[in-house]
Amino acid sequence: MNERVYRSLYRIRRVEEEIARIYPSDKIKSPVHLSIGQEAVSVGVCEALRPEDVVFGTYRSHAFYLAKGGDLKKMMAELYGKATGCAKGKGGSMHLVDTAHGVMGASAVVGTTIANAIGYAYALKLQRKDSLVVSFFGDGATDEGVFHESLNFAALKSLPVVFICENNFYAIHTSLMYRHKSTDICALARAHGITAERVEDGDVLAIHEHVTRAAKALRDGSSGPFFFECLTYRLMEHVGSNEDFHLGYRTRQEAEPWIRNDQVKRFASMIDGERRRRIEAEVEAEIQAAVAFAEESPFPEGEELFTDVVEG
Ligand SMILES: Cc1ncc(C[n+]2csc(CCOP(=O)(O)OP(=O)(O)O)c2C)c(N)n1
Ligand SMILES: [Mg+2]
Repeated sequence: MNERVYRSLYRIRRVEEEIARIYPSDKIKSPVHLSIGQEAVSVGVCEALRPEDVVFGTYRSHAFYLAKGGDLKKMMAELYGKATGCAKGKGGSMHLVDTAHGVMGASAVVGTTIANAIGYAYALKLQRKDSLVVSFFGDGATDEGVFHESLNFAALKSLPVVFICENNFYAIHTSLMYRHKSTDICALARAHGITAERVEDGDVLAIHEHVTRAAKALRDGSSGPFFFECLTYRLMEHVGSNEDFHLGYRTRQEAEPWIRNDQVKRFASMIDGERRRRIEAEVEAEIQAAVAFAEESPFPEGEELFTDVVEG
C-alpha cells in the first residue's frame, strides 16, 4: 500500500514539476492550474476506488486524472494541443477526460461537474450498479447555487456519490473568510441531510480510510451520500507555474506547516532506498516518454474545427 501511494504521489508531483518547467516555453497551449501541495487528496480518494468507479472534477485536474489512472501520454499531448490528446487537443489542461479509466471530465466553469456527477450517480442507482461516483470540487464551488441543488438531490435520492471538497482556503485570491459568514463547509452539507466530515491534516492515509469506509457503505446500499471536506494547500499560484507569495493575499508563513507536512516527502522516507529509487526511475522514464509523445504528435487538422461542436 505505501509503495502504491508513494508512486502515485511522486508521479503527480513530478509530472506537474515538468509541466511547470515546460510552461514558460509556450509549448503548452492552455493555462495550467497546478495541484502541487494538494496531491494527497486525489491519491487518498482514488486509491479507495475500483476501476469501474468514476470521478468528475475541476480545471485543477492533473492530480485526480492521474490518480484515477488517466493516460499520461494523452494528458501531456492534450496540454500541448495535439491531436493525440485525451480531448483531441481541443480541451487543454482544464478539460481532461479519459472515460476508459473512469475520468469522466473536468470543467473550467466552477461547480458544473457536481451536477454532472449527480446525473451519473442517479443513472447508476436506476441501473442497480454497485459502482460509485466521486465529485471533486474546490471550496469556491460551495459559493455556487448548483452545489446546493446537487447536494439536495443526491441526499433526496440517496445517490452513490462521495463529495470531496478540496478546501485550499482560497478561490483564486479570495479567502473563504471573505466569502462566507460561516466557514464551516461541512455544516452546508449537513443542512442537506448528508453525513459530512472534515479531514484536517492532509494525511493521505486518513483520507483513504474515510473514503474506503464511505465506499463500502455506498456499495452495500446501507447509507449515503457522503461528504468530506479535505483541508489542503496550493503551493503554486492559482494559474501558472510560479509561486505567488509576493502578491500579499497570503503569506509563506501560512504555507509552512503544509510544506513540513508534505505527503510526498513523508512517503519517500517510509520506503526502502532501493525500492524508492526504482519507483522514481520508472516514473521519470514514463514522464520523459510522455513529453516526447506530446512533442512528436501532430496538431489537429483544420477540419477538426468543425467536429465535436454543437450547432446553434
Ligand atoms: C461559474 C464560474 N464563476 C467564476 C469563475 C472564475 N473562477 C475561476 S477559478 C475560480 C476559483 C475557484 O476556487 P476553488 O473552487 O476553491 O478551486 P481552486 O482553484 O482553489 O482549486 C473562480 C471564481 C468560473 N470559472 N466559473
Ligand atoms: Mg480553493
